[in-house]
Amino acid sequence: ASAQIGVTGLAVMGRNLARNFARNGYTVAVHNRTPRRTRDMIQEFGQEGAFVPAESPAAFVAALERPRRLLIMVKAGPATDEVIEEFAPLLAAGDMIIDGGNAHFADTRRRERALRERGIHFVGTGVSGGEEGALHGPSVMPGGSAESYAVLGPMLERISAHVDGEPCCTHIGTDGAGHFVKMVHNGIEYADMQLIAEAYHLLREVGGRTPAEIAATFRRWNEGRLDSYLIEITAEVLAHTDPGTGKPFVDIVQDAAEQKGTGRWTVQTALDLGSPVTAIAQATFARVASARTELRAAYRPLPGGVRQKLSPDEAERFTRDVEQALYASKVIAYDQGWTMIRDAAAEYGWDIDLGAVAKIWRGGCIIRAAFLDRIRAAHAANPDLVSLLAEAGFAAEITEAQPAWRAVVATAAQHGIPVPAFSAALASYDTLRSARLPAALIQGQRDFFGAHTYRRTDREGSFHTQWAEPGRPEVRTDT
Ligand code: 2AM
Repeated sequence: ASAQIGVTGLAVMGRNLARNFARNGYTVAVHNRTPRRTRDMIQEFGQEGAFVPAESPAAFVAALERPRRLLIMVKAGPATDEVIEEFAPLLAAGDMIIDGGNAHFADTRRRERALRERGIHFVGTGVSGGEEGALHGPSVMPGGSAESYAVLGPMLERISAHVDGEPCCTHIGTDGAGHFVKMVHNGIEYADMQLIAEAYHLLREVGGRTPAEIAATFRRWNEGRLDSYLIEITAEVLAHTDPGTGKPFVDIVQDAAEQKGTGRWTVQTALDLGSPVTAIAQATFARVASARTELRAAYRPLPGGVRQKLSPDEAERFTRDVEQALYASKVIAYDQGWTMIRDAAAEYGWDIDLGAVAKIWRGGCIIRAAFLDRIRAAHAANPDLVSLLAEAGFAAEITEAQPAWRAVVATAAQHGIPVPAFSAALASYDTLRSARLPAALIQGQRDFFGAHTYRRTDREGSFHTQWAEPGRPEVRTDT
């Protein structure tokens, strides 16, 4: 037994994580259901570090130092349960099974509970950054017990990305907290991508810019407060010309967005938690709608907005306004994600450091951005921060951006350019800042048809109006 960690499941993510551990000086046992894959990996990368290839589960487990640390990198779902059932009987009390796949946090909670009863730590761990991140330093979001983190944490921190010398890895919370936070990361990623896509669409259709010009604009924005991996790669994609046709790459790609489902999980879970993640939801629905070919064909003949050509000066100004709208919408989308994490922490009893979540997303993951350091700092300055908009710096930026943000959404509506995420973010802002909402009327409607009762602004208690009686008398229902 000489390996500090073992990795089973050697498809590209598992293989790259194993290589990352080995390159950081750890001895890594490697195993795969089909031994051929293990042999291929050792042949190709064996000289990168200390690997112990194992062809059987028994040999794999025997290669691990105790307490054993066994990282599973197989397809999320039934395969994970199968692999757990294969290895758990071979383990001893205090050993750790780490699931680095994209599991649903509810599955992680179930698995953690079942393994805890057998004395085994189950550490559901979010890993973001794709294949490159896995190899060179991902953002790592481990859940599970504090006890397991004490043993495992230093290793995960070492292989994670680092920003300002700090690892992009922290103990998120118990049981499924790591996979939950990874799910919300992906939800935020959907919103960020959609917002950037809407900005592109506006600059092209309203601003009259070419994809190459928009790429240049995004590169400029990437030097300011929007500096992020997603803006950077968007500029690359927009600047790319299809070699076969000489057309902009974006024009030869079918406009039906796909998804692997983490955005959908985020929205489904948000509804259960009562978290208003409207920008994330709109981003998810925008992908779904884009792929509805028949519906799009049915709507296609219908009239759109009025297109007006902007003068060069107007186009300049519009570009600046879109930057403001994009930034403001992004703040709202991220705030929605953090609200959801806070709600889940209360629901599931997780002690999540909301600033630390921002800190470990500064590097390694897809939404990595300078912006996340601002979120980290806001939470560090005020651990009880309820919303980013309650922080003076963000509040000032939104205040400044607000007129341009409204103008952009209004222009989009006039021109008939869909901006579901921009509009949802703005509506969320206006909803949450309104002194009075028409929710009072909704309560009246509910009381009218279903006697659902309402609360008054001027007195304690629950009330019902007897709508069918003459004079519509009010009765108190909670006494
Ligand atoms: P394989 O090479 O034997 O197919 C991604 O599919 C990775 O997960 C692969 O390494 C694959 O192993 C592994 N995997 C998928 N389903 C599995 C299962 N039910 N049991 C063990 N490994 C599995």
